[in-house]
Amino acid sequence: MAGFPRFGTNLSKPPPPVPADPVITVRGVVTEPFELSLASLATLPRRELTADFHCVAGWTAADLHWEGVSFATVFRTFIEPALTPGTSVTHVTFRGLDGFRSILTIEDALDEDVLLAEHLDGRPLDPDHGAPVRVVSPQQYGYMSTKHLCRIEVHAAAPRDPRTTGWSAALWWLLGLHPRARVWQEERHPDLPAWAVRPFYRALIAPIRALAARGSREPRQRG
Ligand SMILES: Nc1nc2c(c(=O)[nH]1)N[C@H]1C(S)=C(S)[C@@H](COP(=O)(O)O)O[C@H]1N2
Ligand SMILES: [Mo]
Repeated sequence: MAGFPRFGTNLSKPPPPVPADPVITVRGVVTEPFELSLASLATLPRRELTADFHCVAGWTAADLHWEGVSFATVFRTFIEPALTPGTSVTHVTFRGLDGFRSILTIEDALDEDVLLAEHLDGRPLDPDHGAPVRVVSPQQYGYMSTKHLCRIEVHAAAPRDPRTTGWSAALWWLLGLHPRARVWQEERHPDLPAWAVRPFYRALIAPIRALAARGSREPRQRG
C-alpha cells in the first residue's frame, strides 16, 4: 500500500503465520479465560473508519480505510459479562502472535475509534499489516495498535510492563513508551519532551523500515 510501510519491532522477521482457526484468548480479571473466535466477532455490528495512522518515529500514513468491529462493543458484549464480580478494569493488554504487546488504559481502549479490524482499504488485512485481525487506535501512536491480535488481557490495576525490566529495558526506555501515546498531545516519550526525541526517532525510520521490509511478505516494499 503506497505510503503505509510494514513497521515494527519484529523487524526482519516475516509476519507470523495465520492459524487455521484464529481465536483471541481473553484472560485477566475474568472468572475464567475464554476464547473469542473471529466468527463470534463477525456477529457484532460492523464499524468502518477512515483515519491517518501515525508512528511515533515520525511517519504518517494518510486516509486508511479500516473495517472491523469496535473494541468497546467487543468489551461490552463479551468481556464485561465475564469479569470477576466486584472488579473494574483499568488497563487492557493486547498481544500479537509475534509476542508484541500494547497496554492501553481502559479509557483509551474504549474510545469509539478503537477497532479490531480485519479489513484495510476494502481487502482482508495482509500479513504485513496484521493478519488476521489487528487493533487500530488512530488517536494514539502506532505502537498501541497491536497487529496479529491473539490475546486480550484485562487488568484491575496497571500491569507491570515486561519491556521495562531486564536487559532490554534500556533499549525500550530509549525508544520510549508513553502510556497514553495520544497523537494530538504529542505524547511520545514518558520522560523526555517531544522536541528532544523527535530527531532521534526520525533517524530510526529508515533502518527500521528497511529491516521490516526485508521480512515483508509483499514482493517489494511499497511506500
Ligand atoms: N504484532 C505487532 N504489532 C505491532 C508492531 C509489531 O512489531 N508487532 N509494531 C507497532 C508499531 S511501532 C507500528 S508503527 C505499527 C505499524 O503498523 P504497520 O506495520 O501496519 O505499518 O504497528 C504496531 N503494532
Ligand atoms: Mo511505530
